[in-house]
Amino acid sequence: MLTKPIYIISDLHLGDGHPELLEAFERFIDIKARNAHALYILGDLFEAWVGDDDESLTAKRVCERLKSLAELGVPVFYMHGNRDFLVGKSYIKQACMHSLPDPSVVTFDGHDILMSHGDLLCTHDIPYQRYRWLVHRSWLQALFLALPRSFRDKLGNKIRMKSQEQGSKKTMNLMDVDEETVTKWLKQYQVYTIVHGHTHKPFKHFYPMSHPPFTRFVLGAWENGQARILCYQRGELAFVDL
Ligand SMILES: [Mn+2]
Repeated sequence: MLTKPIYIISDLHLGDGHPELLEAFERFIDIKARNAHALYILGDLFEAWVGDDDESLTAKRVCERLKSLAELGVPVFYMHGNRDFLVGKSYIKQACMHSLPDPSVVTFDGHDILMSHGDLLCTHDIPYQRYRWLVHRSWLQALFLALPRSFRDKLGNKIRMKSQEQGSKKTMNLMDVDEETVTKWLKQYQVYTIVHGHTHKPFKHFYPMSHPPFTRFVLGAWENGQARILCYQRGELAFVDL
């Protein structure tokens, strides 16, 4: 059995506008993650990302901290979220991270766990799924990334404002994962545990009536400088404080 903890985080939404979150992230790396077996970041590490030519303080400091983990022998696995899906190979390499496709099954001590950012599970939201499909086309990404940085920044801001505006109009049901899709995935991947973020509703959901019963862990967003951490240790997954 693994002796060191494994940490799973998502939805930090780091950016220069929120230095308190960056500080919380650095504390988390220095206090907890440096003694870990591994770290999994399940998307939305950054509030926004429009290309690896990002010269923000946040991009630099996050890269340094993640690199320091790699130097200590702690592997970092990174999955894209809906905010930072444009984080590219170059930044991932610079930060010494390993890319993790969405979804992925990982195995801790023989326990299979399905990991996902979570937006793919929001299948009720058809306009969003269409948008997601489109912005994941490699030709469109290449076209976008070829634009001047200043233009990409402006366009990125516009898209974010628009999505926030639409988000405020969406019902709670539309903003959450579709339970049927969750069940379908669990069957497809033959797992009994799923971990995802994205919805910002941290909770351990247990479905005892399901055949077979399963558990769904929802990671929380890092808000007001507060870290939200899921930890695997001694065969158990549990939320822990910084
Ligand atoms: Mn998200």
